[in-house]
Amino acid sequence: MNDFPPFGGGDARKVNFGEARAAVLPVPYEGSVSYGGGTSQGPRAIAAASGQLEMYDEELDWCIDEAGIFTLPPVQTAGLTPEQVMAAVHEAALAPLKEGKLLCTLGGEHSISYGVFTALREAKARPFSILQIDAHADLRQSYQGNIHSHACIMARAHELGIPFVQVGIRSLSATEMQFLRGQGLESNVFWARRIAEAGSSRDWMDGVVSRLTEEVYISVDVDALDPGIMPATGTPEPGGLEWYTLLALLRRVAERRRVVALDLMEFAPVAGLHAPDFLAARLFYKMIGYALHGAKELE
Ligand SMILES: [Mn+2]
Repeated sequence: MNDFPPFGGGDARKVNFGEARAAVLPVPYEGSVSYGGGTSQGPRAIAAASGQLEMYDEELDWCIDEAGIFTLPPVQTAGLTPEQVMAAVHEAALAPLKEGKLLCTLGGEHSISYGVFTALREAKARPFSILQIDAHADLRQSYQGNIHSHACIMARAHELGIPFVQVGIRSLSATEMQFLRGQGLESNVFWARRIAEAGSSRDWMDGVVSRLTEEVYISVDVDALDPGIMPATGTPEPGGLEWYTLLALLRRVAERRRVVALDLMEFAPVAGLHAPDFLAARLFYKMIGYALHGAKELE
């Protein structure tokens, strides 16, 4: 039985799959967590919190559920190998992508983005690039013997030949740094430290946009945010992005590029602490809202 709470809760406009513009795909999977666990509880906690939030977005002056948000059944991952999990995510992602839905994947650990990347390649004739917003570079070739570890997702994207831009990075190994330099990818990294130094100047965001192709997949690891506002994640790092900085970036990208799919990963709810659940749910609303409201209608 699927008792997963629909994203948006009971008050959201009821839509069937056909009329929905956004399809939410919950993937409650954690198979390669390195430190704090709990990401398998992330999708349910975010979906439950989403029902407590206003649908009306004052920034966009728009009710986000007007787009029609349909929640797909969660991907079942119990007993599967990492390769089988990727195949299951691929399978679940393919139909909504082929039908032109904005696929919005709710993790779960970051490794599962791989299944969506491969599905997106199969579903779309046009190339796309990835905007990864994360504290970590995730460029290890493998981690703890697993190529489908959360620490390797961007190495897998690179193998697939998908160009990417990284924002909010502040933790990586010397080997990952060598990889970035060796591949000439360093200029595609927007370090959290530099973003902090830029203060209220948002000129750097134009550099992010200019490095993205016309069609963009946005992958957000919640640990990109500062742990002061987002402590509910397995591997927090100090010095993260601020709320309005992240929103401004997401909005600018959505205004100037076409967002074809997005995900929100690595949320691990903390019992008794519900502010991060609400933050994650609001962030997911904002990502969907920016992507679907349309650049032309924005100021
Ligand atoms: Mn991360």
